[in-house]
Amino acid sequence: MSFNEKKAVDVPTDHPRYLSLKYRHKIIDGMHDSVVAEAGLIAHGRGECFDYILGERTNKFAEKAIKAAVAFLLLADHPIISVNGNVAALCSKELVSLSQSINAPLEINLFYRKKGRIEAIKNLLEKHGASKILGTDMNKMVEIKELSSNRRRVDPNGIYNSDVVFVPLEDGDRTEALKKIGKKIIAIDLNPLSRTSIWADITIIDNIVRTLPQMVQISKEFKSKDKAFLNEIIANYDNRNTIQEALNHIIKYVKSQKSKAFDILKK
Ligand code: PTJ
Repeated sequence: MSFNEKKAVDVPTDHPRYLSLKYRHKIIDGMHDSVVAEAGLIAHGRGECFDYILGERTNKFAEKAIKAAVAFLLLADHPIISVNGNVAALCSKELVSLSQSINAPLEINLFYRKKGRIEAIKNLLEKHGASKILGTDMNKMVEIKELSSNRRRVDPNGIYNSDVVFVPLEDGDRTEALKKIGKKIIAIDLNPLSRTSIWADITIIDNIVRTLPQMVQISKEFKSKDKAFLNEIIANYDNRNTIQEALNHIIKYVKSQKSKAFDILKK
């Protein structure tokens, strides 16, 4: 019996951690359906930890990065959205909406190439309306020599040929390698100190479950704007500031939580 047929828990909607539990269970269900790698559960937990110390909200620095990211994708000649197991399990519907809105294909690119995963992710994306999904035929893949992990095998009509690659949450080595071969990278990562965050051109330090719906909404708004408008947003964007502001925010937030905790402990 699969996990989907027999859920371990039914989370009540008034539970104080309802949203967090809801997304945890999407990841767990995704693992049972072969969408998520086992290690994806650990990656999600790491993300939760950073989300906690960011205040579990989309902060100003992330809002700015989201706008710059959408502008960048709309200005790109060959934008591409890279999809892994965690993103597919959490946000398939939004990935498909974004792909359609900015006219960028989806390419499945996995770190853990367990049998059946690509098909499971493809089916999930198709269920949400995706029509053209790249990265599914291993016989047609080409290799990025600068990269040794499984992610080196990419679609010649997708990541390989792209100028801007959107990588919602992942491991750091690929961002570095893609930068070395001249790609521009947009990343979503809750950890402002990860290699992905540091190497990306635009780092959205936020939870993908909050970021992707906002990107869809902003892309609909920005689509009708002229190039000068989009270029100005990018010209006013500085990724070093984003990292700096995120770290300052974490320090401030943890201090404020410490005061609150000690007020309770004093009683
Ligand atoms: O599906 P695969 O085989 O391609 O594998 C995907 C994972 C995520 C398992 C793989 O890329 C991996 O191991 O990634 P890492 O090295 O654990 O990095 C994941 C990063 O994403 C960490 O910096 C986390 O903090 C961050 N993260 C986790 N969940 C979220 C997140 N960032 C934004 N939103 C999240 N929900």
